[in-house]
Amino acid sequence: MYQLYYSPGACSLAIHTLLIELGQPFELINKNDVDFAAINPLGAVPVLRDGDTLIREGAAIVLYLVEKHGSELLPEAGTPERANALQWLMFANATVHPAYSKLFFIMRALDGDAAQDKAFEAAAQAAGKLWALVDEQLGKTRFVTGDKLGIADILLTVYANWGGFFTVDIPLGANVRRMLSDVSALPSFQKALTTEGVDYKAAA
Ligand SMILES: N[C@@H](CCC(=O)N[C@@H](CS)C(=O)NCC(=O)O)C(=O)O
Repeated sequence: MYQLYYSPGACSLAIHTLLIELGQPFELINKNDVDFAAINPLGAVPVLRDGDTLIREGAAIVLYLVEKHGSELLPEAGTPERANALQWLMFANATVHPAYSKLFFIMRALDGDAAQDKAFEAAAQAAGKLWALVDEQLGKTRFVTGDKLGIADILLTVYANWGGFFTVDIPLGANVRRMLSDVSALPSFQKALTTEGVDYKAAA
């Protein structure tokens, strides 16, 4: 059985949802309940254990699980559709997620500092530009890679909810909110939210 190390509402929520979508049994382990430094010296979730194999990095975990079990959340390997879906997966994981990581850094490192508001404003604007791109795509298709739900939609839906942590607004367009509403209503996403004890507010 898989073991998923997670933190409530963190990016590990996307892997949690994926495991449910794949119908795979797994044990969920809160990183605060174990000596997590021994599992990931960087302290970051998600980490997936599959027997003797330990996998860090969300995108690597997604690819590992989908390659192993197969899923319509990623189109067939070697096709233009797969290339497009990989591009959106990496855009979410390696571009949108780090934009939010900057906001979390500003929240913690500049707490009480006069520069915090200015830094928040700049980082929120940068994140807003990324969401504008997503909104433009979602003006053409129901989900970012087409009319079917893909893995990138799930990642983006998790990240969008982090906006509630900050004192600055990160604008999300109407098309984005429609997608967030669809994805957050999925039974798998709802189950993962309930298990982690997380409220979903980004689609409102
Ligand atoms: N590149 C990593 C980033 C992971 C990451 O930043 N995880 C956050 C939660 S969303 C975390 O655990 N942060 C806690 C920390 O770094 O102490 C990935 O995609 O897995």
